[in-house]
Amino acid sequence: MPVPGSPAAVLESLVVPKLDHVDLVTVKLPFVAPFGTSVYTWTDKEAMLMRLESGGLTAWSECVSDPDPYYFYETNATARHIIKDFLLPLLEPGLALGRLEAKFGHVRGHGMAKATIENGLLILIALQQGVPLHTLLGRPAARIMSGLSIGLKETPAELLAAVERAVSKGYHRIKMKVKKGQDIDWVRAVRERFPKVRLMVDANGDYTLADTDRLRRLDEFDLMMIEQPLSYSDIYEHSLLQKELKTAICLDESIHGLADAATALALGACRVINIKQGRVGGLMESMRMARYCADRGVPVWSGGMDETGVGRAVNIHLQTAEGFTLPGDTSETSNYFDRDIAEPPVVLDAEGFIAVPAGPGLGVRVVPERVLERAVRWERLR
Ligand code: OSB
Ligand code: MG
Repeated sequence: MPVPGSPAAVLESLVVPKLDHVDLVTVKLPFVAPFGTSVYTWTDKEAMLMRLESGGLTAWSECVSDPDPYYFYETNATARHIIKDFLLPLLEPGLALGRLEAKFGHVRGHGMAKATIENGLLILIALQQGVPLHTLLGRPAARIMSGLSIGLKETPAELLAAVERAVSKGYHRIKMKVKKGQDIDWVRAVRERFPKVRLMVDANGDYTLADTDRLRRLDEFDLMMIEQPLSYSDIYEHSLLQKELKTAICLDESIHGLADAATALALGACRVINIKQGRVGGLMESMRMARYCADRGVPVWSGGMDETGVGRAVNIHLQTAEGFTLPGDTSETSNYFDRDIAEPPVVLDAEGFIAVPAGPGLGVRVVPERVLERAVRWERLR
């Protein structure tokens, strides 16, 4: 819903450009190493990209879903279905993005599908205006904080080596994945070796309230937060758990938009929110959430979905917004890929910061030959 005076208000009044072509291009990029979580281990990124062509300009956006529903209910196949059969038909040139969002609201859920189109349109409009995406978002150029998400490892030695590498690169905070049984001792090992590092854990919903005593043992390690300890669909039980823990809870999977964030904060279910722009339906809802949290003194950070350079750039531009006071899951491209489809790659500067790309739109160039090389599906929708 358009909210006057909100940080998304200016974006809501922008209009859908005339589109000459719309394509969905799925690319498969091998990871440099498997990425393990309590729910699944991924060995590659199968990313569905949207290509919008308008008056000689080309904008790319990325659907952050995976081919599987192990992190989130949406998949590349459901997103393709929703985009093609329900969302894309709602686009009319000249329609205000606020109105488009309201129309998208008739489709329940499927925020990742919605975000793919909305972000693509915003990137296209930024290109047409010749400005970087962050300028369209009303934010000045900046450099953003970096953060690394370290997957589950086979041995504590491997984990310590990964943390060591991250610390020496200058990452501003380190997140380690945990699961029931691979938690207390592993966190202790990291803490003993790196007493000062800004550290947090992410359980991807592996625990239940019956594990409260176990989770309380994490309090001694001075963690910044525990991300999504309980079920992906729960908010209420997190409010019970938060009362039992000193460590802040951060919600990821449970938060699908501003309304969920408001519920979670009202219940005291968390003290920090992970905003994944795709999971909450796009950049406009992300901006509203960041403002809502900032107004209440609740820190937010940008999650990631091990995106290609396209989605990674979107997350970077978003983090120039007010409220992103904590380092997010924004790491160097080389953490996931040897060769990405976009140039230049994301790198940390000497102080561990990431520069926001300066050119029009995303400010990164999608390399056609790399896309062709990695494409497993290419479909023209318009
Ligand atoms: O829970 O934050 C998560 C990756 C895929 C799915 C879920 C999550 C993650 C990450 C890594 O933790 C985020 C990234 O580095 O982009
Ligand atoms: Mg998470």
